[in-house]
Amino acid sequence: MKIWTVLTFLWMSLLCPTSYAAGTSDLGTGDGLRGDYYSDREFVNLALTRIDPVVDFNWTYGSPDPLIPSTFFAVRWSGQVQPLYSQTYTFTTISDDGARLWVNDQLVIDNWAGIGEASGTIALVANQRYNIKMEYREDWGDASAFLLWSSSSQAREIIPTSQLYSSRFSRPNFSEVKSKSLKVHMPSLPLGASSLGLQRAVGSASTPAASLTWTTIASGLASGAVHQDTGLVPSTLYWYRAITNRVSDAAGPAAMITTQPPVAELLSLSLQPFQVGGGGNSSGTVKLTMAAPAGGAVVTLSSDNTLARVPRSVTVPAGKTVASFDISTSAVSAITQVKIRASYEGLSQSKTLVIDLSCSHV
Ligand SMILES: [Ca+2]
Repeated sequence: MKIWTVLTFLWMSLLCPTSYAAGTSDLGTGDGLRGDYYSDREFVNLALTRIDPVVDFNWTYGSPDPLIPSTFFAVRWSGQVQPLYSQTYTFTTISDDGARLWVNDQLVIDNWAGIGEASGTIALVANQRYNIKMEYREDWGDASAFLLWSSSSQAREIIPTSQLYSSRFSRPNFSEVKSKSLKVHMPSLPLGASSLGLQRAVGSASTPAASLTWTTIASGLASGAVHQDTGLVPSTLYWYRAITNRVSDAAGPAAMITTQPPVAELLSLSLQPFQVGGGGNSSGTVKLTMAAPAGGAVVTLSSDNTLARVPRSVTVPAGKTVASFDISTSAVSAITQVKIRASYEGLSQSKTLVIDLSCSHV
């Protein structure tokens, strides 16, 4: 037992030097990766969560933390990685015992049953942030975990803190996308942050996020909140991204969405005449901002007093902008004001009809 332990130690010492060249890339603003430490190898009993600036650990026979046993534990590091070059990257894990790695949600390294060094490649675009997740398990004896990268321009190194982000934002999602409004579904709150903000920018689909002019349109949002954004321009491409209340957090990845084409809206309602003797008739006219769509625009009508009666609706024919309807009234014993209302696609207009004493009484 003792000899085997010594042999294992010697063998692993050859396989796993205890330190690697520190990262020299420093263009990013990262803070490291989120580390979830489990007191088992099956990721069941979460014992500790912290932000690790780099994955560069040699615990030898020890433990990552007093909360973690020195044998049979596991760690999941997650967050985002930001490459400096648009190249094929080689990711390398060196671990005792097993490790596996996902980059951009693709399994790049599967050395779960193994030990030591393993590599995998994936093509990345400079400055984009990609989801990254490394899982590591320790059985017994020596324990170590290292995460490195390299490319044709990137020297092999421990992935530096500046290019790792613990705030694993998802992109915002969208629903109820209309011509002037939409709903933004916020991502989950990153570790250590207490609220989210939402930023918006206008740009083409090919504009890099860093080149956009971002405006903060909401703050103090909860994890997973839904934000209704209004006052948008139809047929326009918008970018959205989440931020946190922590200054140190980089903004999350951006998502784009194009608003619907402009649609006809109710521009006005007019009454002619707007004053009528009781028992007489008036005429109402609804006007749209643009031609009614195929099938016509059905404008809902109402009156707040049965002394003036309107049809339930009037249809503006397809391609037209105007339609008229009749208003009939009853005789009144006193001058009466009746509110006539027209509604279309959530917009309403109203006008007051004055019912005078009928001419026959004069
Ligand atoms: Ca071990």
